[in-house]
Amino acid sequence: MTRLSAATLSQVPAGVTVPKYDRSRITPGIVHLGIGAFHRAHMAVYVDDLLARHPDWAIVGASLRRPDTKEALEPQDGLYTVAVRDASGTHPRVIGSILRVLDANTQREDLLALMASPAIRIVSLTVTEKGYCHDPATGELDQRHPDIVHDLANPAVPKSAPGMLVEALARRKAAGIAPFAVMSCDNLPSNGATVKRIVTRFASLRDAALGEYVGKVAFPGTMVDRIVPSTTDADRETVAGMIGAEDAWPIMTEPFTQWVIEDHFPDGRPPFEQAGAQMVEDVEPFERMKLRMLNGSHSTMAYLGYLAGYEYISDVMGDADFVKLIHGLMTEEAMPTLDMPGVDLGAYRDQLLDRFRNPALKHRTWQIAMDGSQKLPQRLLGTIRDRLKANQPFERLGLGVAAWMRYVVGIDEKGESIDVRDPLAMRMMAIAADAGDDAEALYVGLVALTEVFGSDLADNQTFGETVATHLDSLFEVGVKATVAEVAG
Ligand code: CS2
Repeated sequence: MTRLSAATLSQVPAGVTVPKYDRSRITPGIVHLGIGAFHRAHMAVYVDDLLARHPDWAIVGASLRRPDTKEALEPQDGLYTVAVRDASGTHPRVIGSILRVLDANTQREDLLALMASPAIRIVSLTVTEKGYCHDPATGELDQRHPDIVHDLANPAVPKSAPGMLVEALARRKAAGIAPFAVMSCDNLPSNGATVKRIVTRFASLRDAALGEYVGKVAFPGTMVDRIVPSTTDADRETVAGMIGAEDAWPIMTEPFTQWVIEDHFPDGRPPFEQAGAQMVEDVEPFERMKLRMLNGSHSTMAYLGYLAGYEYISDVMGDADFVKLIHGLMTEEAMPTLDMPGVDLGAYRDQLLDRFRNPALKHRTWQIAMDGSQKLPQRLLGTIRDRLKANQPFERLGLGVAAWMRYVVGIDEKGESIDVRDPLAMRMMAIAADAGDDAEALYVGLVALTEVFGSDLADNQTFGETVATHLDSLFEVGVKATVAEVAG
């Protein structure tokens, strides 16, 4: 079978949407760090919609860790398929907005030179929570992070995202070129302000004047939303059958997509609103809503669902007790902490439940369970803090936290080992080993991870009682019985 590429694009069957612009005419205006599946299902699609009329905003992607996306997309001239799936079927579309992909490890200088060039006016990022080398509980740069230590000692050959951004900005400063806007598209709370704080701190550790300069750079915040399960070999086969060519790395996703962007781009931007993005003055309420409602539910379903033997989120949604639990988590515990004038939160919740039910979207609980130590603070713990402040119960959120604690022990209810992926996995396994089968000791050990819980929650008695009680129940009566009990 032929491979998808510029040369074979014209052979794609008529029913498949392909780029409606001349790809030889488009030029890069955006560098995107972290060219994973999410970016290719989200921002790259919005940009693809705009390139016919705004050809100088194409994307050059960069992979900071593994060169797999580069290796897959290079023979395809950057082309790949986004397959939208729901009960009505699979709808493929070929995306052309990514001109090329650079591997930061082997092409670092090319990447920095491009980032420092005047054509690039936006550097966007999806490097996941852990890619910012920060302390998730406080949102501050983790100065002891090995990559940060490395980058401060070797600023011209950075490895980390903050190091790359600051080196490129330093070169622009030296050359008298206006800075690019830095746009984080990761699920961090107040991602614009948070990333600005981290990056500015890193810059000022390099030198004070650079810190001041970076402090004036625009870091527009965003709320990004589209569910993107990992692609499987079966997906590759399905897509090849539909587009009549082999695509080494198609993306499978849902019909829903949302992008809310803080309109702060002093050096210009593509008209993202023409592709359906919402440009707003303050994105924070949207981010909080999405993190607490969607991601908070996701993480809770991921830990409990995995432990209950459910492989996919849609399987979890087939269990009435789980649905009740998640409905209650959103309605009773998360929604009262949100202030969203003009947004119907009940309708938002119902739409989320429908999205979670999508039977065609094979979204693994294990995938969402990854990196919990980096995700919990903004997904569950912030909501819990607000509930504590208001003297309100948070049983379901507390169960979500307990389920994470149960999960990171690394052994499921059948005694099988769990592949726990998390930057703190080694430390958490040691804590679990020390605790043995003592749930209280496990709670005490894990809550002492202040980069996750802060010292306020570690010392909070109500928090401790709620979470430890649920944790005990998870061990004593098991996940399904505990979920049924807490769901009410
Ligand atoms: C998920 C998110 O893997 C995860 O942690 O909760 O990737 C989620 O699918 C997206 O944020 C949806 O926009």
